Parts: sequence; C-alpha cells; structure tokens
Amino acid sequence: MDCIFCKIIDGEIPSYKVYEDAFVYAFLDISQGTKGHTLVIPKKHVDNLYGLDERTAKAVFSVVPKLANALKKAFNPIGLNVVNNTEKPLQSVNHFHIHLLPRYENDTLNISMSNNQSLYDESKYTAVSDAIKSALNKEK
Ligand code: DGP
Repeated sequence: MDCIFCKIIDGEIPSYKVYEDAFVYAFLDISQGTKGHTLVIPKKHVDNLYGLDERTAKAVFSVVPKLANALKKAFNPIGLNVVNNTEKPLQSVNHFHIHLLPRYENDTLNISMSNNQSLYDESKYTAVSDAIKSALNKEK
C-alpha cells in the first residue's frame, strides 16, 4: 500500500521517532506546527477514525497522556491541543493519526472553537442529541 506513514513505521522513510510499542508508533510531525508537534499512529493501517477498531483505539489513545506529559516535561508549554483530522479535505495523510501540539505564548497555531450557544434552544439541543442517539442505536 502506498502510505507514507506505513513506510515510516517500516523505516523506508526516516522519521524522528519518540515512542514505539507493539501497536503504536509516535514521531515528530515534519511541519512542527509548534515545537514538539508529535503524531501518534497505529502500526496497523487504518485510513481514519471511522475505521478504528476498539482494540487499536485503546492502544493508540492510551499512550496519549504519556506523550503529553513527556512534552510538558520537555518543553514546559502553556498547554496542549490534541487534534485529529478525519477525512478529506481536513485529513491530508490517509493513515489515522493524532496530533499532539504543545502550546506556547505567541505561537502561530490557530485553533479556535466557535460558540453558537445563542443559536440553540432546548428543542434544537434535543433534536441534535436525539439524532446522535438514534445513529448510535442503528450502529449496534
Ligand atoms: P493531517 O492534515 O491531519 O492529515 O496531518 C498530516 C500531517 O502529517 C501533517 O501535519 C504533516 C505530516 N506529514 C506529512 N508527511 C510527513 C512525513 O513524511 N514525515 C513526517 N514526519 N510528517 C509528515
């Protein structure tokens, strides 16, 4: 399969590895959106979040706090963002990955949440939560 991250895991493409176990590989993101920007990936190829099985999800997400604490210790950031981009056009590399982005005063990363609370009343919140619950029930 022509996947950059599979090639990184196999050592065909070099990377700055920071962590590895039987299921997970973590390495510096080439873009270094902030200093220490790290990607955590499953060794098993999974395109994106939608295809992640529970065992692989557990393996990948379970190393996130360990790595976050290492980044905190190494660089003393003011905080840290955990980001996942799922599917194009958000996702540029088609192998599931979690971005760990330590944050610093005056860094150039732009992640902001919108607050649309003023657009929502009880019926809208109920409709949205019902849609999610109904989709969850259909998944079973
Ligand atoms: P996303 O847009 O969420 O799919 O992020 C993909 C990230 O992968 C992006 O921040 C840059 C990084 N990336 C792409 N190619 C390489 C590579 O060859 N080596 C490393 N270390 N990172 C890469």
